[in-house]
Amino acid sequence: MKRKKSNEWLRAGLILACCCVAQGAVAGDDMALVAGGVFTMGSDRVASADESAGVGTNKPWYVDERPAHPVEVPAFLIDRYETTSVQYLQFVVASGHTPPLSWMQNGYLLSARRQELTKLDIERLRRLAAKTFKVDADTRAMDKKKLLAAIDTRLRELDKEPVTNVSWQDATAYCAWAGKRLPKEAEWEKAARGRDGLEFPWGNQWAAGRSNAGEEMWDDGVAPVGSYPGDKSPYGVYDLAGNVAEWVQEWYQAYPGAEYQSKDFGEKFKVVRGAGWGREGHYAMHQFQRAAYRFYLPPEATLDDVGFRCVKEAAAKTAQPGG
Ligand SMILES: [Ca+2]
Repeated sequence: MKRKKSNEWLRAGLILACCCVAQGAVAGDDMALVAGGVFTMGSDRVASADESAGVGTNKPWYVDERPAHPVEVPAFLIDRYETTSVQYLQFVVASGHTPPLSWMQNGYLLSARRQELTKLDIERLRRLAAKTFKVDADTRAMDKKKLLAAIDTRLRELDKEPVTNVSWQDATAYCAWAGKRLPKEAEWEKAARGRDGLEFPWGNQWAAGRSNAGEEMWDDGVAPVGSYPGDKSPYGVYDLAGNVAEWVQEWYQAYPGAEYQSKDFGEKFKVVRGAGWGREGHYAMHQFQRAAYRFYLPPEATLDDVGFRCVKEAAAKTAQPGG
């Protein structure tokens, strides 16, 4: 019922939204070229019993990424940043696609009805600012102009955050609308590990504070994309270790030649790569930010630390040999 209501609300504000989105849109199509070539995917690492227990998984750690195997990956372009809320809003406005339910809760859907905020009485505006937008200031002393300015500031912050609470189907639909597609699992991993098969996007050693996850988490949880410049891969792609985990194309399947078998393999779950900003519990551990790590979810799942980015084919003239 709420979902239907949100759609009706959105349609009513369509014209206003077009104006608003045009003003707030992320400019350009910022993509990094990943050269084509053979890439070694996965690893042959073997965990001790203590190491597996320490990570808190019920299967041997690393087993999912075994064995290391060569994959031919043609050159491709990948978004340098996770898909942002303002980018996804453009898609929702243009296509009528259902917006994330979380936009009702955090007020971002009001980006599509900005002009109507000016018609609200000051008490309602004050409640919205304090309870929905969680404006970090004493709203009791603000007049209408200041309240609207504070809400606008918050909306522009939300513009830059990665969109979350989107299913695999939502992510696939967005990428198609944008003339792109979801990354293949090998493409995502190559973009993160570079030519040398790095453990983390920045290198082989863990370094606290380089990515948005665990103890170094952004105050609001999810951070505006690119807020952690240290979380950058050799190809200049940001937030592959942290911020939000990312949908990729494939079903969760065993790698070729894998000894490990799981009842979860098959066309049941879609693979998610990278770690989310983390909450309580062991998923905030840095081991989950390893670039070869694989996670999986039902394709219809919508979570507040899962988003995506897109890729597209590189033009033949930009392809470079030697991956
Ligand atoms: Ca990420």
